[in-house]
Amino acid sequence: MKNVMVCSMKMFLCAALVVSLGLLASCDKGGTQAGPGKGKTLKTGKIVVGFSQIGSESDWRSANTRSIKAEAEKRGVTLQFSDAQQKQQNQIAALRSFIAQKVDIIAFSPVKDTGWTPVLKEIKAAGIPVILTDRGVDSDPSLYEAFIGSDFGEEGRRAARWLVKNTTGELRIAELQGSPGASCATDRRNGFQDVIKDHPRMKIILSQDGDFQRAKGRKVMDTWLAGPEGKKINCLYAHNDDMALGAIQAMKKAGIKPGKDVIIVSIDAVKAAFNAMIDGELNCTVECNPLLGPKLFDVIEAVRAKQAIIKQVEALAKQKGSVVTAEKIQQLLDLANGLVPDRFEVKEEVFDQSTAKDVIDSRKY
Ligand code: GYE
Repeated sequence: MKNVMVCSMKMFLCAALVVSLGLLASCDKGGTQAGPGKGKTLKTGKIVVGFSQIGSESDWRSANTRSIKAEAEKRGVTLQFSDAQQKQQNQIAALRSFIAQKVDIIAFSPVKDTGWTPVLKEIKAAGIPVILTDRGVDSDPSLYEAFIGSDFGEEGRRAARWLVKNTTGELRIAELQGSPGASCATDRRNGFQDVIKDHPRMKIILSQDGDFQRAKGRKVMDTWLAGPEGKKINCLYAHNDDMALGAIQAMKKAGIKPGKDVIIVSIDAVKAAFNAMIDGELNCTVECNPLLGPKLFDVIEAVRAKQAIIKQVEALAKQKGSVVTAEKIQQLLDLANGLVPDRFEVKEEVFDQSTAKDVIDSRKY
């Protein structure tokens, strides 16, 4: 919130400066208007945003989609929404179709973190700004404007810290990982390990991916419980609530009491997780906020303002006999570039059974 407010203030100052410089420059030239910025104001206007969503694998994802669609509607932005059904090749095809449609801005939530550089370069060559939401990529940051999302490593650390604080004795942990190659799965795994490595009583004895899906979480737990190692588990760390909820069903079927025989921590803090905590079947959920719509469109406005300013400043710089110094021009460009910070993170909390009942009605997803 603070970031965006600072951003709007900067945007305002920048706009004011450019407008006055523009006037100054045109007076200087006997009233002729500046080149490409001719008569343009800095308001965003009607724009088209292409958004490539991963799929609908979890309650988190559905809430994220709702948030983005609702905010686009609220702001009168035309949203080209594309669902990749969890496949990177579908996302890449959607991004290319956004280029072909000449949308104004592209935003997407990358299903995995590798393999994006070629298409990001194509988008850049087409002059379309890109904003990443939710998950990160391993491409050069110059290929996108900003990342909006959570600190997934910290989420993993929070899950582990809750266990450190709220359990005693030996923990034989099963880990249900998110989708392979997804930045959130890697970071949640590493963050969790960072903390437990200093606690020899805590060991991961089983670890497998459940693709962030309830049905897959259940299936993996079913298989584990049928084997000798699975019978030793007394703790489950799931990279999202949906997989934990699936695993809870498998445990109940096997006659194990989730939340008691097996301590369970997961990530997201969706409503269903609160119900499971109230029922005593889930012990803790670490919040990961999917309501990214408002922030995404704030950042889109900042990017648009930055583009408009740069265009005007560049036009100003090209004018012959301009009274504006090169130093001033550079200052303005720096100011415009500073309008869009590289990273926007959301504030998140940790919830457990002690507060679930009091908090559930205020949850928005
Ligand atoms: O935790 C999970 C979803 O990328 C942060 O993806 C997101 C994760 C979220 O399917 O539930």
